[in-house]
Amino acid sequence: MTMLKPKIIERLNNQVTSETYASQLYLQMSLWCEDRGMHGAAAFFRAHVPEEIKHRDKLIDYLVESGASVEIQAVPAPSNDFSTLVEVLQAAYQHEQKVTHQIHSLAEAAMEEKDFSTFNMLQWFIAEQREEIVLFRGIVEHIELTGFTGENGTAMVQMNRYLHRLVLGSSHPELD
Ligand code: OFO
Repeated sequence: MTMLKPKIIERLNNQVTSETYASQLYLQMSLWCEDRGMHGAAAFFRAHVPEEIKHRDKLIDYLVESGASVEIQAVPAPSNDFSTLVEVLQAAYQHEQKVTHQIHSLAEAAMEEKDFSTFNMLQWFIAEQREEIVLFRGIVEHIELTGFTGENGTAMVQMNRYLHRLVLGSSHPELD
C-alpha cells in the first residue's frame, strides 16, 4: 500500500520516461558527433548518458521504496535532425531547460498535494538541474564568446578539445 497519491505516481512515472528520453537523446547526439569525426563532443555526450540513467533510477527507486507501481512507458525516438554541432549543443541546453521546468512543476504538484516526502526527494533533482543548466549554459556562452559557427576547421578542433576537457572534469575548460 502506497502513501503516494495517484496523480503524483503518474507524474513520477512520466518523469522516469523523460529521464530515459534524455539518456537516448544524449546517446543519439553522441553518435551524431561520432559520425562526423567530432570525438571530443561525442565523448562529452556519451559521458552524459549514465547521468540521465542515474536520474531515471533515482525516481524508480523512490517509487519502489514508496510501494508505488512503476510502469515503463514507450520512449519517443530522439531527434537526429541537426545540421551543425552548434545546433546540437543548443538543443541540449534547451532540453535541460525543459527538464528543469518539468522538475519544478513536479515539486509544485507535490507541494499542492502536501506530499512532503516527494517534495523532499525532488530537492535533489532541483539542485541537479541547477548544475545541468550551469553546465549547458556555459557551453552555449562559450559558443557565443568564440563565435563558433559549427564549420569544420581550427574552431571545430578547439571546440572538441573544450568539450573533451569538460568530460575530464575541468571547471575552466577554456583555460586548460
Ligand atoms: Fe540532464 O538532467 Fe535529467 O533529464
